[in-house]
Amino acid sequence: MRKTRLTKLLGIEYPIIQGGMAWVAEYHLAAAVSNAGGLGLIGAASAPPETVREQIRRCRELTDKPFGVNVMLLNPNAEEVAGIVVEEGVKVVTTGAGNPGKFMRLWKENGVKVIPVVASVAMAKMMERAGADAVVAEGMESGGHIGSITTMALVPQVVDAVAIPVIAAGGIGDGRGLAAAMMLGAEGVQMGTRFVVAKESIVHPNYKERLLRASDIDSEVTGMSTGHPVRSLRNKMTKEYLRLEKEGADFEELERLTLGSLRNAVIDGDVVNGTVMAGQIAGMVKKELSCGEIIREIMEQAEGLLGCTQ
Ligand code: TUI
Repeated sequence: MRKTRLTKLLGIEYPIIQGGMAWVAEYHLAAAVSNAGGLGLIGAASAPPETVREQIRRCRELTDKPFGVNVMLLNPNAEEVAGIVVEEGVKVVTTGAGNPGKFMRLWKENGVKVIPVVASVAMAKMMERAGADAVVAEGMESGGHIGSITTMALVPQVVDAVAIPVIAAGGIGDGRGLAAAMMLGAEGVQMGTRFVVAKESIVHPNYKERLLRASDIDSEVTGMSTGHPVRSLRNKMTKEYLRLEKEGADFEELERLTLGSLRNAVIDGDVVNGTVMAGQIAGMVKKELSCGEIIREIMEQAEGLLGCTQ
């Protein structure tokens, strides 16, 4: 079970990818996941392009294993980041929150493996036609920006629709989730929330603590009315946002409430007014472990369930 087309494609030991989470997925976390045998990702999000270059270089100082960069396509600087990834010799790119079609040729010509995150069968097929090496099929159980279909329903439909490897994401936090994803036809998983609470994760202790005491029903989806729904843990900010949305507030007013709010939560630890992005498995995360411990625990549990050792 350890070896799938995905582990071969990426040259990694275990079929586990860390989500490219904005602010959270910086080089310490990415290097730790890669050193533990998964694929670590630096989340470029909305960081200045030169910061992304710096992050890539620092990551390389901490690991000689493969790691990748997630390019968030709503970022106005996405094009510059796309070029930096190539200049710095990064071997794997994942993309989120849009269609990476216009960067595909640049990346493929430079030997970069491209793994778009998709939230529908149509997008998965389009990405395969455009030359993607694999896709992450991300269900709406995920934290952050989400689509509208669940992982359980999305993954098998994407598996049936494309020939490239499919990585399941959304609602996966332990070995049971990995085993279930394999049963749905996935060849790996991407996990975000579980790694937010890793020892190597630099997020503010308040953020980790909020996540550790979260229950299964503690997340809310804001931004349905803006076309950019985001899942985060319920707090003063989400309550205010949902109240404004119900009253029909305009985009600018809602934007004002969330401007810089993820940074405020992740870096400054404001888990009351900030955005505490997390997926629905938050209630399952009960301990802060190292990335190595997390990956070992998940692999042992999944292999036990699937009855294999290879
Ligand atoms: O991208 C994510 N998760 C994210 S991005 C992010 S930063 C952000 N913050 C506030 C508002 C918006 C973004 C936080 N979390 N996951 C991957 C993902 N991609 N989920 C859904 C999609 C997606 C959605 C539409 C992919 C493609 C797509 O296509 C639309 C199109 O362009 O046709």
